[in-house]
Amino acid sequence: MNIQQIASIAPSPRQLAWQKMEFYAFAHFGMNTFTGSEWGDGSAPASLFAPSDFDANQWVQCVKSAGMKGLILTCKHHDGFCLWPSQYTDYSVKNSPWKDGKGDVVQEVSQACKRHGIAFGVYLSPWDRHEATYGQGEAYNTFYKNQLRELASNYGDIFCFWFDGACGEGANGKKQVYDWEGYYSIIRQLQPNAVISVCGPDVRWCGNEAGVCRTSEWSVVPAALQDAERTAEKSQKEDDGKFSRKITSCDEDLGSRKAIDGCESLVWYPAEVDTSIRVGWFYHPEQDTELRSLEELKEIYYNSVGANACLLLNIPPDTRGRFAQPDVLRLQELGEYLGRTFSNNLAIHGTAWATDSLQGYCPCNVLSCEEHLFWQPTPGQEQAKLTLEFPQPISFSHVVLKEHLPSGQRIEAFRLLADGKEIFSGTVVGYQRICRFSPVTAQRITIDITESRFCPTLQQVCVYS
Ligand code: FUL
Repeated sequence: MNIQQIASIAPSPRQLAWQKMEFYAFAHFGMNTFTGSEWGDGSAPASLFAPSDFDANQWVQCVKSAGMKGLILTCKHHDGFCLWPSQYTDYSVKNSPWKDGKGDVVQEVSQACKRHGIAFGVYLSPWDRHEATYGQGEAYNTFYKNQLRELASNYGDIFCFWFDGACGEGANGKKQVYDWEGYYSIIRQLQPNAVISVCGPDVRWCGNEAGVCRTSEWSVVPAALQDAERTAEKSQKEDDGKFSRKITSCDEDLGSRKAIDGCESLVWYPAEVDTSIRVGWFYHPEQDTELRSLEELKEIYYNSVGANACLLLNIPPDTRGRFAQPDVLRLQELGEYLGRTFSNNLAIHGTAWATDSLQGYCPCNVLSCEEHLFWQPTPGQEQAKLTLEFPQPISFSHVVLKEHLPSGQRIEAFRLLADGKEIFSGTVVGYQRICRFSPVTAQRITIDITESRFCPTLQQVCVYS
């Protein structure tokens, strides 16, 4: 592939819609909440599932207060306990004391999301330590697909199916070969707008659970990475050794020219950062004092949402079936910080000019939030400068750059200049790069794109104090 072809690889409409979600919640809730574990073995009786004061609205209001746009629920974790009354197993809420077995957590959460304009997503662990057919090949795949169909049919629009590659069966454990393609086709048929994440073709795991993506997070990467999680050592599918040994989702460089040199097949496969607000994924009261600080959460946000990835932040509901008070307060603080920092875009008071512009792609387009308007220089021009000029000096500490993703991801290196003086240098931009620095006062801000693929684009530039 030549550089023009590589520069033109673009997201699918569902990937683009997902990217704009930016920041959304994970809620790990289930049997583990009541047994105090992280990985249940599927033997805890359904009678233990007994939230005392369940309130899905409270979850969703907290999610909203942090500025998040979606929520993914662990409808079934590795222990196999289902938060909805699945007709394919008895191991579910229907045999719990909660609401006399008439409750449905998936329904309540999905409806609360809908009520508050929050997108709803599904986590359904392929690894199931309770189900007797697990390890029997087709029998389990049929069971799993039936569960997928229930979730995809009965709970409205789902923005994401999050497939986990984890499996701790060990050498002598049960071996189940998952029918991934069969799972995907059910989702494509029943929820065509949903992305399939991690062990799926649409969204890539960033490679760690620490809350950071790479300094240079490319969305265009070798196609083999789409199989990396499902063929990883921990997963059950035999690794045929063709690609997963050469490149893994944990490698530091997945997308630079050097990394993709000679690669025959490249795809748009953007990164998601997943991490928990607490030490564990599930709620444990002894961790009430070990929450991530506001400062840590800010760093995580800048190193994901501000660095060409989406952020999936886990907040585990407690045994009442509510977000615990420390988490509620922390989410609120984060939401207030983000609201304060990114509410007043100073760029709209400026004018824009560039060293070179293709006709119809005026520099002033970067001042508008219309997504179809963007600036680009003449095709083939890999370097270019765009300057914002203000009637008076302004003070600012954040500049947000966005590329026009339907054109591809192109910027490889850039500098920011304030009245001609360098204040920041960075590498990739992609969906969004949030540049942070000590406050400066200046009348001109120049984005000096020093390296790009074929020619750069900028869809929007925002400036915040
Ligand atoms: C992992 C699981 O094993 C954890 O329990 C958690 O659900 C995390 C998001 O994914 O693979």
